[in-house]
Amino acid sequence: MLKETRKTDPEVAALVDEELDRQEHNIEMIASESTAPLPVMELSGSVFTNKTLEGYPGARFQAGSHVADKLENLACERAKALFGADCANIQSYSGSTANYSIYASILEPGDKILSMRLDQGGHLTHGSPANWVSKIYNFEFYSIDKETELIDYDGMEAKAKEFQPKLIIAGASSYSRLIDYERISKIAKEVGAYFMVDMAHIAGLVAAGVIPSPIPYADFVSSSTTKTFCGARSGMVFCKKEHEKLLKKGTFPGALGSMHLNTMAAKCWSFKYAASDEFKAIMKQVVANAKCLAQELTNYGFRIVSGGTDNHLLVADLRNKKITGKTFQNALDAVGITVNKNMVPFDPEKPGVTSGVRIGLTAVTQRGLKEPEIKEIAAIMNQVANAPEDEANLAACKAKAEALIAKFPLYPAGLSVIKQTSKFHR
Ligand code: DSN
Repeated sequence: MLKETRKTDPEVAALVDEELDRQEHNIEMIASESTAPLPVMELSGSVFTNKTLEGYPGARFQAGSHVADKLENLACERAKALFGADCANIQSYSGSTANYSIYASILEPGDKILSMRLDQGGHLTHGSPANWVSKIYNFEFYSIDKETELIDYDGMEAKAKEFQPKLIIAGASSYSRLIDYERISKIAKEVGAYFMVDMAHIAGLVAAGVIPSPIPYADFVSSSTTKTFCGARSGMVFCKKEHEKLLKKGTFPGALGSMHLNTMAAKCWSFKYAASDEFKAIMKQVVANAKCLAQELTNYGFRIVSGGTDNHLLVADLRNKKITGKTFQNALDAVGITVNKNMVPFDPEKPGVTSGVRIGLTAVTQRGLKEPEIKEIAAIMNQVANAPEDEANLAACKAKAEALIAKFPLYPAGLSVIKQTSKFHR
C-alpha cells in the first residue's frame, strides 16, 4: 500500500501508517465506525475518481459517460435488490447529504418537520439548532418516554396532530432499540406528512435481515454507507416509485453537484458483498455481541439506557458509577479502547461532558471477536471505571486490552490482507 506516496510524500504516508497502527492496536468501539474491506479501499482510489459527471444515465451534462452509466445502473440495480426498494439514488456523498437531498426534493423553506431530539438519539441534520437546516425549516421534536426510554409513540402522534408537519423523520445515532416504522407510517398518513427514515446506523443490519427494514413503510430512506454497512464513506437514498422524479431532481441539481464515481464503484461492490453469507454472519454476531456487552456491563452495575439493545450499539449511563462520559471516554482511550462520550436521555451534563458513553460493536465483530472476548472487554471497562485516574490501574488495563486485540488482526483473511512495511507495523 501507498507505494507512490511513500516515494513522493513520506510525511503523509507516515500519518497513514500511524493511523493504521492506532486502529490495529486499539479496540475500536465508536458506534458509527466499521472497517472497510480492501476492495472498498481499492475502488475508492480507482480511476473513476478522475471523471467529472453530472446528471443521470442517459441524460448527462458531460461526455465520456458510457462506462460510468453502466456503473451507476449496476450499482442502483444491486442496491434495489439488496434492500427490496422501488428506487435507489446513490449519488449522495454521505448520510448528511442524503438527508439534504430528501429535504431538497420535497420541502420549501419554512416547512414543518417532526423529528427526534438530538440529545435523545437524533442526528444533527434532523434539526439541531447547530445545523443550518434549523434555519431553513421549522422543526418540532418528539421524545422518548422517561420511564422506558423508548420512543413515545403516543406523544409523537399527539405532537404530529397538533404540529401538522410536512415530514416526519425516524432514525437515530444513539437509539439502541427497534423502531416501530409501521406505527410511524400510520401517524404520517393520518396527518398527511411524508415519512422518512434515516437508517445510517443500522443499514448493514437491515441489509442482512437481522433487524426489520423501514423500506416497506417509509416514503424515503436515507443512509450513509459506512457504519454497520461497512462500506465506502458515502451515502444512498431509497424511495417509493411515486417519489422517484422528485428525488432525482432534489438530489441533482437540487442538493448536490458532480457525483463521486470512485465511491460509487466501492458502493457497487458493497451492495454485492452485503448479500453474502459472510456479511450476514458478521451482522448477526454484531447484535449478539452488543447484547452480550449490555448484559455484562449490567452485571458490573452499569445502567444501560432502555435496559439493553436490539442493534449494534448501547448507551451506558455512568451516573451510578460516579464518573462522567468525558472522564470515562478519556480513561478508556488511555487504555486503547475507543468509545465516545454521549448524552443520556434528559442528561443534566453539558454535551462536552455528558453522563454517558455510546459503545458500538461493528468493528470489533468484523475482527472476529465473539462473546468470550466481549466479556473480557466488559471486565476491562469495569476496572477502568472503578479507578479512571489511577495510572497503575490504567496501565494494567492497557496491557490486557493490547493482549486481547493482538489476537484479532484489523484485516483478517476474510476482509483481505493489508501488508505493511512501515516502521509502525509490528
Ligand atoms: N452522527 C455521527 C455518529 O453517529 O457518530 C457521525 O455519523
